[in-house]
Amino acid sequence: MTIEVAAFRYVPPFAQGYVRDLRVRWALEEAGIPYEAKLLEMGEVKAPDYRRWQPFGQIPAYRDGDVEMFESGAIVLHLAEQSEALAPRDAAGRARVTTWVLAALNSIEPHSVAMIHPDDDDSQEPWAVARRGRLEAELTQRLDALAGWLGHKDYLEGRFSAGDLMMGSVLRELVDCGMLARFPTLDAYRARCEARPAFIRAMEAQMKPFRENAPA
Ligand SMILES: N[C@@H](CCC(=O)N[C@@H](CS)C(=O)NCC(=O)O)C(=O)O
Repeated sequence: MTIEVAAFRYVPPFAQGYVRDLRVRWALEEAGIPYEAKLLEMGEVKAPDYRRWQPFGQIPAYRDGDVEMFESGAIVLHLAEQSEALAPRDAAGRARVTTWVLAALNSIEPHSVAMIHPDDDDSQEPWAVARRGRLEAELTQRLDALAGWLGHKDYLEGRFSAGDLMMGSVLRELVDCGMLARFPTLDAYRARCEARPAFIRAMEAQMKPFRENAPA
């Protein structure tokens, strides 16, 4: 059976290039595994039929001949089991990849999402200013530690893996707020990830339907 990845038919410009089906498309491109995108409207994603595939009514979802899945991290790990391009074949190497995928999603992304979308966006109330300062300090600590680990390596474990795919995906969301520029090592790492031909193909595959379905 052809692999199917659920993606949005169209999203507003601010979200284009950031919808999380990109992570799955990127993993498939790195692995050289063909797939088809099942393009959906927001209304379809919230309908009961789709929620049987993705209970939270979100993108992405994934199915192949054997499995139906949701959660971009779980899907990327599933693909990493199948491809040496995404993870080494030995158990110790695979365990490191799992570790970095979860580190990206669990130890970096919650801090980055809190920083990018604070509930108190523009508020100058003292508590809101203090909260934003706290979020920034927490994220800074994590990014400092990550930059320390990466050091002069090209990728987190030397060679590219699904761990870098996920970490690069999380870090690129910190470009627009200016946070990543404070960490030149991490910004260069992000750029290295984004320069990969598989990433470029995945990005084009996400963007093409957005161009084709843009409101007149
Ligand atoms: N933890 C989920 C998050 C998925 C997610 O946040 N998807 C967004 C697009 S990037 C979405 O569908 N948003 C629409 C909504 O939540 O209503 C994953 O990584 O797959």
